Amino acid sequence: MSRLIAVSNRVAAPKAGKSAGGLAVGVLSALHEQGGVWFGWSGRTTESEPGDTKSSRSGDIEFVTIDLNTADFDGYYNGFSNDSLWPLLHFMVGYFTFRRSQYAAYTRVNEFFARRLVDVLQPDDLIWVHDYHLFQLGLSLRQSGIKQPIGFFLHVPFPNFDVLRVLPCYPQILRGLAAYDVVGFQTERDLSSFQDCMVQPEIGGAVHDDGTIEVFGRRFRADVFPIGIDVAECQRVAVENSRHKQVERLTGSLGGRKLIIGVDRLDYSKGLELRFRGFETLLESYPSERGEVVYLQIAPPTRTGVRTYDRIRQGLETAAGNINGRFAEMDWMPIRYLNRGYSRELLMAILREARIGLVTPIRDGMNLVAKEYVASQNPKDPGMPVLSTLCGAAKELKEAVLVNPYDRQGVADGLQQALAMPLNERRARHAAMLSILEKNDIHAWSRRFVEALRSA
Ligand code: ADQ
Repeated sequence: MSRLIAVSNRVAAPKAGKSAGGLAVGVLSALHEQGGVWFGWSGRTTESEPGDTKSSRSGDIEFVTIDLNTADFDGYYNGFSNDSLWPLLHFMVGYFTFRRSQYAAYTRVNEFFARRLVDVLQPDDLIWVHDYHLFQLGLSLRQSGIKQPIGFFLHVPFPNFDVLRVLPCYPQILRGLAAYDVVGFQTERDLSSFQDCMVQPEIGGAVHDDGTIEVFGRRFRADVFPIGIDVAECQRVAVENSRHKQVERLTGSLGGRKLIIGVDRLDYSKGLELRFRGFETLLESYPSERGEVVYLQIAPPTRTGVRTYDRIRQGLETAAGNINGRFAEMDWMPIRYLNRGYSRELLMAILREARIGLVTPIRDGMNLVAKEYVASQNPKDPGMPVLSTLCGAAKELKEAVLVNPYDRQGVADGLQQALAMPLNERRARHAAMLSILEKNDIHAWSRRFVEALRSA
């Protein structure tokens, strides 16, 4: 059988006692099924020209990593990936900045990935590239003479043309994507935005009846592959850790109050400050909930030192302080805001304890936390997700309480509805959501994508 070569910005080799997050679980599941290589950045930068690839093995998976030049890394990752692409792909043009030098570094790093990857490849390998850091890797590989199937999966949303064309080099991004044989998106909406971009007069592509797109002298398949989770593993981990000392401390400290939980990377796309304000509106509009609920938000910092992210952090600290100052009692603090990460084991067990999973990104490709929350629940007495309509997960979790994250009163009403929901209704909604998660779990996701790639 041909090997699978997964490529992503970072490689997450499994560490003892640590479980992997979303992308990593998906990639590892695909690699376990047929063996292969995970190729990507080591996490190290060097002032000089980076040396050769380094390789390690775990079972039938080989991890191959490269270092990156410090200056190139800054332009490629902090610059173009995080300050140009990330905001644009999340429809947040207000955060968007662009510098030609950063785009040049992005192109150089994509070419460097290709040069190093070519040395690792065998003729019948299948190549699966992940996410927006590597839009142009496929094209660089083609230019190096690589002929075998190359697939690309975008974990984040794809914007419509009016947003995409804010990016001065958008035609090059589309040209880069056209070099792949299979391009996968999280939702139908992302796919149709992508198709619409390709058929713009200035791009000149066509979408054929079989769904393939013909453009830039190539014909390739673009399709929807919503990412799932390892449902069984989530449930097992949540149950196994329900007696964890920290979980018992948490439940003990609630004194019988209902727990509302949020778990996110600290990122502006996750809508955290609006979420805090939605919770504040719950306490304003429904005084009977005061003293009855505790909202625990776990949000470890990411991209520290980047100004925008430091500002979000300050904004959240201020909002949490305001709300607690306004409503707290001697024996009750409405918001507990924890600015740090926790192990996956502990997180799943904490999710299980929460009566509400509050997941209100203002834009999100999928959002795995929403799915993990549902999977981790006790089916006999399940909690309810209160979920943003603006994330991919809302397309599958239709039985969640759906809210628009910009509508404070709507979020408050959604919270109230979920808090008051009778057991029968919670059970029925939970069973419906769980069956969807089981049908399209992480293994089904990776298998479907690899099959599409194999038949490309
Ligand atoms: P992310 O933006 O990182 O992923 P998400 O889908 O929620 O968002 O995945 C985060 C993962 O990290 C989850 O597995 C979660 O349990 C874990 N995690 C979050 N906070 C944590 C914490 N405090 N401590 C430990 N673990 C934590 C991107 C896209 C998403 C898309 C995924 C997968 O932005 O839209 O769903 O990729 O495709």
